[in-house]
Amino acid sequence: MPIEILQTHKLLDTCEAALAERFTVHKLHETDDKEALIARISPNVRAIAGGAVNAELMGRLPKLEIIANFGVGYDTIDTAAARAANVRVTNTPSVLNDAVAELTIGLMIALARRIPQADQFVRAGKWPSAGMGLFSELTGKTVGILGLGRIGKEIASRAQAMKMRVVYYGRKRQPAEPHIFYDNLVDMARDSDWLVVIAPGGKGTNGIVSREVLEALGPNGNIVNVARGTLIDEAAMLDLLQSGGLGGAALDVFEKEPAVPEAFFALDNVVLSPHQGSATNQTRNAMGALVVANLDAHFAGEPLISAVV
Ligand code: 8YV
Repeated sequence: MPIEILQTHKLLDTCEAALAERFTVHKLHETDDKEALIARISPNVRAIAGGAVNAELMGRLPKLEIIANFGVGYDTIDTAAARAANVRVTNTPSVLNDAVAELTIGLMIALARRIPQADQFVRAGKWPSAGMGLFSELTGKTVGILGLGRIGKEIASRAQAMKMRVVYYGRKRQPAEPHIFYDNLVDMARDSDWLVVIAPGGKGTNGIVSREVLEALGPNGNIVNVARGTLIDEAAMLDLLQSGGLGGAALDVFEKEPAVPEAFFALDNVVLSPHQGSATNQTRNAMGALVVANLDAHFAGEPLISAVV
């Protein structure tokens, strides 16, 4: 009998094909009646591929052994409940570092040079009769990185290639890193021209970029978020962007995505992006392969490749 697994959302075709080769796959996102599907399959499901698994869902799957999360961030999985139920959890670290770091630098340049607006300007036929004005550049500026983890370090080296000075804030100083460490986020924001948010989501970081941090970054400061919307006080950020208390924002993630507060749409000092840090062919394929490899390892009784629980 093939092993039965539950898939929680759409995955890449390559990943779905690999899962279908190995398992009987039940697709939660494709059913109109999730309750009925869960009730029908609950006695047999041994694995979940995807994400967004709360304690209630885990509780309804008595044979669940492993959740293979598609993504490095696993803030939508109740890891305490998983631990208590003896359910393993894996994520997809490292393989997306470059893609997310590339988008970060792209967003920074897009915001600094108003690239989306420039494109609109040319398309609207305004160029022959007007100029767009002068903008700022990254060269020589200080970027404060909130979360110098695997992705943060890739962002740091790319920022250095842009001739920026890199400083960072995190839970602890990393002595092997050459950059200046701040143990106070407000202080770092005050001393930075750019604040890049790339720390994990979840309870520990909820609202960590408070109004006070944003005010410290100030009217000439820019914020970039490629982590989770929950890290920033979004209402305060919007208010400061509107009033000029904060220079600009380039945002790939939002508090209640895919819903984005419409007030952002009217702002010229904002670049918006639909949570696409890892959204390249090569990276999403590698993430999918890692989901499958973790499930293979688990059912072969081998050590998991990237376990978080
Ligand atoms: C998403 C991400 O997981 O890895 C993460 O934590 O935020 C992204 O890669 C991806 O968009 C799948 O939903």
